[in-house]
Amino acid sequence: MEDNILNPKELLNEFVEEEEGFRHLNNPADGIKPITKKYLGVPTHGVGSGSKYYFTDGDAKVELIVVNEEIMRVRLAPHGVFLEDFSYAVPKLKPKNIPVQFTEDDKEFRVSTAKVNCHIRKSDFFISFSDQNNVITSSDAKAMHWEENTQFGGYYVFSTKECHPDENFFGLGDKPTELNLRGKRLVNWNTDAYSFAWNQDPLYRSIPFYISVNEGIAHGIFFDNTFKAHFDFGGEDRTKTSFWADGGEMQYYYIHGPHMMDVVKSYHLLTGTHPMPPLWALGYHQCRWSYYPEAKFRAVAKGFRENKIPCDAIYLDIDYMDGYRCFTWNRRYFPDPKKMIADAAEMGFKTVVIVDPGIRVDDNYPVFKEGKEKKYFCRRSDDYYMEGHVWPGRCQFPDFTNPEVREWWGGLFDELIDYGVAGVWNDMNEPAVFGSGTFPADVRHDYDGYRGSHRKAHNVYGMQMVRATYEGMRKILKNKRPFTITRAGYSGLQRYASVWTGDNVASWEHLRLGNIQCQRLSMSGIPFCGTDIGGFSGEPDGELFTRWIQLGSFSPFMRAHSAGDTKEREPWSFGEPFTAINRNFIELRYRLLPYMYSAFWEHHRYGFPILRPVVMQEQDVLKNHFRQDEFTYGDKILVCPVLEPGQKSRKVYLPKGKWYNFWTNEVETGGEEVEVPTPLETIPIFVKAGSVIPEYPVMQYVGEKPVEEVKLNVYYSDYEANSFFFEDHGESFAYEQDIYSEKKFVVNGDESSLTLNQSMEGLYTPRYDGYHFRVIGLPFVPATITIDGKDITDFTIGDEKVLEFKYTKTFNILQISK
Ligand code: MIG
Repeated sequence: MEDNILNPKELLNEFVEEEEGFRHLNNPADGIKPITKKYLGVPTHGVGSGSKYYFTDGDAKVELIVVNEEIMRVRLAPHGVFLEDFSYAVPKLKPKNIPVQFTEDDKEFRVSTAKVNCHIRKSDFFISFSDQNNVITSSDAKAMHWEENTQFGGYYVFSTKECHPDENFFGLGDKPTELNLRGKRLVNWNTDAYSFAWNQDPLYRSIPFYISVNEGIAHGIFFDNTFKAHFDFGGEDRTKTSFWADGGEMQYYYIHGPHMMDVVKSYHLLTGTHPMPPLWALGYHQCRWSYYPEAKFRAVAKGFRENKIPCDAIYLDIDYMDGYRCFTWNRRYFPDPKKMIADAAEMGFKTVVIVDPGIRVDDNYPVFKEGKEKKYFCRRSDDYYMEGHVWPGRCQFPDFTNPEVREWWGGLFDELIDYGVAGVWNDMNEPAVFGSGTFPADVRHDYDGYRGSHRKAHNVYGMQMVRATYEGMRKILKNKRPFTITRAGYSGLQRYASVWTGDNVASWEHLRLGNIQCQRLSMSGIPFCGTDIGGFSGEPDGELFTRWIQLGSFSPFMRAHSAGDTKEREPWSFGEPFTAINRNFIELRYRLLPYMYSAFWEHHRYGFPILRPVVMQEQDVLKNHFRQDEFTYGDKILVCPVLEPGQKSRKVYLPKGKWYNFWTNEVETGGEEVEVPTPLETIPIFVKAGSVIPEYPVMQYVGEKPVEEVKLNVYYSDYEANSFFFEDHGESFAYEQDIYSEKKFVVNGDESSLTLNQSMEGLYTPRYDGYHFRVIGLPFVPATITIDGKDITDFTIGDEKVLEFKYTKTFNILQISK
């Protein structure tokens, strides 16, 4: 074994073959093999140590990097030369220093951590992975293969794995199809897909990450390749799962589970999590293409306050600009934007403005002029500038894959921010071009010094645009959190922005689709997501709009938006009873803000998704692989939207355990479907027994008044359950210096008692003094209540036997008994 360990350089030298002698033939082309798919041959050597291992068939090479105990990366170099290691998705690959075993016998090479084994079979170079119990979780059905690309150079690269009869697949971002991807063939190529339809593919984002669940065990594959990429989940051949790309490297991460949650967390370890958003960004946002002129903008702001419907942000779509030139204002519509934004801020509104990547070709437009002088715009292969038509007319496009260009773009926001703009919406960054759809393939990009054509940079262009926006804003705002939203993106975009699902349609089908898309985005590493509530194009009726608000109240990002040619679309536009119900749900969202913010913290800090489909709760129940309506927000609140008109009741599946009906406090036992009434006023919402749900008073916007007291809704359970409650300043990065408060609650009960423990961590102290306890579901009549040994005598038992009392927030232990 020992003497087999060569370093990669030595290994390389070993395979430099003697140059073949010249053959003097009349037709030298004679005998050249036609270009066909080539497969890895028989591996003849395997070397390596620590985190890096190399295998070769004498020509091609395979690299295996052990990232940590659960993650291994496989890379293929068809003729032995790897590309430079660079990724926009994985900013820093830091293999952990852990014990790794490397062994060889006559059947295979084997690289093992405490949790995963990678097997490289000697007969055919098939690669497979198994867990610590030697259960094979993923195995090649063909050796990795490639085909030379004579037109562009490089290779089409392919990987084919076995697909098992009951194996199911999840992930891949915003695909508008069933949550379970089994049987589908899909493409990743960022596309402006106005009024997209069910099953249309591809859409705006490329997230080449999927999760497989087979026989109760999950693993993930992250195919970090930015070229146009394809996935087939047992579609063409029921027994095979394949993924391939039109260029770049066959490079994928195998991510071990065994739980889907482990896979998602590990994926976030590679690609990062979303920074904490400003708290106001979790409020309700109102958008429209477009609110103009100024009088209209002001009227909308007033409308919210008059109707007493909470709202934190109003958007300005492209019409605020002068001829759609980014960073300018149409002064006819908006004579004094600074004043308008300040007045809106007085009323508690943040202003969010749109920017597009297309910069109008116009020498009198400073942004164009500077970009032109500094050569910041993308160019074609023959050095012409890439020009195309978008909203402003003839445009050129910054090369956001150039760090210097990103820096420049980021700096352009200083005036907008000086005017008081709090958020920036990045649209059209697939990039979208009228007519042709996007850039031609030959456009060149800097690709952070690693160079590439648009074939390679297309899928990351939008992500690099919003990165430039986010990083620029972050600099200008100093210690304040920027809010950004993007339409296009690639894996890792969550480090820079929230997303919306693009130009959907006002239809019941799209409501259903949006529910699936948000769950899928969430489990694909994009936590902060939402749909255009109400549908972008077309007209919803009051019922559809209200059902959408109800779902949207549980989307991490909550924004209503509509196209310019539609009727008014504010939460009060449909009259009663719709306005009251919409208000109720938006208020519910504001009440639940501390819970939602805590779920966000769990994402940011630990890599948990915010929305979790039922399959993530119980992946071992095969039926759950096909459920796609119910999801939990965080891990305590289960929501099931109403997705059909006129629906009086619907079936809801509750995972095992006890659940409280949020509206009635009735207890249901999970593990099966229950029938739940669905009058227009409600949608099914359930709270897991043992939860402590913090609640803020309703406000018209975040920070309207100081929070004077926090309600703690304690749901009795007869088993132990933990909850977390996160708070901080809500708008600075002080949390990075541990200036936050993380409270942990432990609930435990039996037939005659309930205890609640609180422990605290972090350096932040909220301003309010007390908690208002609401204890729900006690199976006994409470006689004694003590907190830290002190008797509480001032309590009430109200409707539905909810026990209520108050106490200061710094308690340690609450005991209730009969
Ligand atoms: O070509 O800015 O998806 O939300 O309102 C349309 C106008 C451009 C597409 C976005 C939509 C936005 C619209 N934009």
